[in-house]
Amino acid sequence: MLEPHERAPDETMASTNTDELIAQLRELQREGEAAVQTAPDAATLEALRTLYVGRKGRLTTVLRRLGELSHEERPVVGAEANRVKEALAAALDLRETALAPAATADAGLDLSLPGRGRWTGGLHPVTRVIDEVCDIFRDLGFARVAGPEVETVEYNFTKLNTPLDHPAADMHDTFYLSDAVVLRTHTSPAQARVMEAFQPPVRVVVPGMAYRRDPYDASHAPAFAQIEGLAVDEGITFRDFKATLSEFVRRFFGPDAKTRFRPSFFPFTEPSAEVDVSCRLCAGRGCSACKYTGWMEIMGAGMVHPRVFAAVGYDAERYTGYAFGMGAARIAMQRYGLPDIRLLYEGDMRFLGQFT
Ligand code: 2NL
Repeated sequence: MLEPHERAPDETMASTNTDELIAQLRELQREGEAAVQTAPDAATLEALRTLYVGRKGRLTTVLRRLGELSHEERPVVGAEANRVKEALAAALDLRETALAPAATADAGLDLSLPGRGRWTGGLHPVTRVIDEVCDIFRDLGFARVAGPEVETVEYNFTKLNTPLDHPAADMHDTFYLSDAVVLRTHTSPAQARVMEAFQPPVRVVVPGMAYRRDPYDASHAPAFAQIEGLAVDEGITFRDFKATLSEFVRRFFGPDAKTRFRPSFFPFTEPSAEVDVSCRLCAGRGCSACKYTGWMEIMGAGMVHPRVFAAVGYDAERYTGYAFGMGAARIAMQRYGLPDIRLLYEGDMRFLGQFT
């Protein structure tokens, strides 16, 4: 009995083997492609690659039987085997590409996501206004100082010539912590402390939070940032007061900004004034922002009342001076064209993120 490869070519047997092998190869391709196309992950795919086209895989097993064929028939089956091998290799590669993004997603990476922006911090618009205002006054000779937010009734009202039956001192308009202690209603008590600690000349700006029992609406907040200023020396006049504040307005709002002083009343100044700036939006022509007046109110001010000097131990015959106070958020609203003060006190990053 001859071994198969020693057998003489036999037409019938050979063609039987050829047909069988070609049928096997086609079945291998069909089965392999089906398995590859539904492979759920890369590991399964690799196993299939080994199983079908690997060195000891099923395709190799079929190829080993090429020896059973005649020299004429070998190339026919060989060519078919190559075709199947290439078809399977192509199917494997295609599936590998299809599975690739899922594989990186498994590793916690999704390369198709848009990049993350760098988080850039910025100063709050109210802080910016405070810094800008204080910088301008620094150039004009004013030091920046701070004082306590919890104050005595004595410093918050009495020393500022505000009697306790004044409406501002009413229980209903002030946060009392006890009969004698309040959340300061303005930063003025800090200036009173400065005057008690230093003899004139004194020039200070005092930014800080102040508290009033106000409604929380588009133009009021019960906790608000204030900036006050005070200048005291021998010979300070109403002209110094007007000139200094007009210069501040030009530096803060622009060289063509006009300043208007309207008579007013505060218990701690005499005479007192409201200070207006020509509307930045309509240049004084009148628009909805300035309620068609052409002017926007920016601060209250006046010459320091002699009784305030007396209360802090200054010689009111020798010294004169001026003082002013403004709401930092109100100024920020005008500077940035904001319709509602609450935008500045609610920490919404959709709004604040625009200030970087
Ligand atoms: C306003 C008005 C003002 C003052 C504050 C002051 C302080 C001392 C003495 C005298 Cl120690 N005056 N401050 C004067 C006038 C007005 O503020 O509308 N603030 C938001």
